[in-house]
Amino acid sequence: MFPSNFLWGASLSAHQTEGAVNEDGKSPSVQDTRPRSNSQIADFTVASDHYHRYREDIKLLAQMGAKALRISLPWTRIIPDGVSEVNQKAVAHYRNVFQTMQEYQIQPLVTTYHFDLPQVLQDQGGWTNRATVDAYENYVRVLFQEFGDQVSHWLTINEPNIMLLADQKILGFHYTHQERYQAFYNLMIAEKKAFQACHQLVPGGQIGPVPNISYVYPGSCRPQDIRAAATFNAVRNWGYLDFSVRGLINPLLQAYLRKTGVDLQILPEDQELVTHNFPDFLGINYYTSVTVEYPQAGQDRQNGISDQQSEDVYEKDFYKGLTNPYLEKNDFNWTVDPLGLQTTLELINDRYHRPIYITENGLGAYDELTPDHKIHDQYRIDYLQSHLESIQEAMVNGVDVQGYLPWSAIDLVSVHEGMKKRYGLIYVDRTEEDLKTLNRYPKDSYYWYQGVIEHGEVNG
Ligand code: BGP
Repeated sequence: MFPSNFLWGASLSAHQTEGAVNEDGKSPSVQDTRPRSNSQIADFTVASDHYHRYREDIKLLAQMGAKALRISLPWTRIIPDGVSEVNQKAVAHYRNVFQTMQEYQIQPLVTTYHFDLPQVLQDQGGWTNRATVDAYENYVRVLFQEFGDQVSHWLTINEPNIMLLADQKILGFHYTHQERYQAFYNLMIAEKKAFQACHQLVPGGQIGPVPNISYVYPGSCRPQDIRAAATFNAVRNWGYLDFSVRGLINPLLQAYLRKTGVDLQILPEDQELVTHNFPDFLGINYYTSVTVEYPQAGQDRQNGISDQQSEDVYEKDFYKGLTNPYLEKNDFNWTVDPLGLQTTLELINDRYHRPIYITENGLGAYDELTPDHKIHDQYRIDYLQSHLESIQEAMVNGVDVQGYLPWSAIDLVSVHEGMKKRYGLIYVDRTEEDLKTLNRYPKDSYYWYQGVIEHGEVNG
């Protein structure tokens, strides 16, 4: 049994669901402008039309029994020029969204920023430019002031680790190595400023980071492979959480930065900020596990376009992803590893001793809408069920998991694969090219999850 106050919910992001990209004063974000590697991938102009249909979506989620919904706020709608003027139309819209959630007794968990930096800021260097940190601080202060009476639980920056490592896939451009780690540092400073501002401005407010964490396995017991995994764990996982929770740059990450010639620009006043502002909880996104080995001579491959999930990770002289022969893969080549979630949670608990919300977890799949508007997604139920069992085991072993908000509440435009890769508990009737009716249809997984929430048990 899960505790009766367990926060059952689901997750979304703004740019993947809202559409309405030219309405109510929104300016373009890097998601609106990024070149699509595959013209078959839907753009975000309409997405799932959630901007117009949020009431219907919230109602459906309430009928499922959801007690929480994670959404993100789009910086480009709230402060279209990135830095100054607050758009009152947008403020009014999101106040209505939160009011609707309140009517249905759904608690919002709000991500301040989910991959959608204002293009005007990107044009000035984006996260490599320290001025973006100041712009972000100004933006989150606006959020806390405008919505702090409606939203108590905040998440800072969605998956900064994956955003930087999978830059080409997510943002449409490559950082140089030096730029990537200056952006890392600036993002981490921005996050600390959000912790500070939330605690100053939101009465009783709680805030946490939201990285994508999955423990990296070594491909063998060969010492070089163990070291490759240790390095990639620092680069992909611990570097981010150590900064947030321990207020330091992880030593293995530091060694890696030294070896690769990175020279970080750090301001003298940062130390005070970094060591005095900490999260109240951790938001953790988990989909898959990663296995790496030390790249042997002759195994070199270009640092290609990688989504950083499963086996396509590679960095010359450090680590190389490989197929884990013990795990199955989904339709999109991501390994499925529920036990990996338990291990990851227990290691996070061991390192950081913080309450945890699972803020993303889910299965991207090709779903089929039957003529009578059903979606028989038993594969998604199997995925969610096995991961929930794993969470339950971790809780038995002392991990303080407070809630589960799988990805995604409704179908949305996948970052890497467009509309064909669906994650939702609720089907949205559109395809990559054809907007169709945009009607909503609950999937079998919706009804299964409804039962889980009702009984507080995975095996109902
Ligand atoms: C996470 C992102 C989400 C979501 C998910 C699935 O990295 O936070 O925005 O997209 O991954 O990824 P994809 O859509 O590429 O399958």
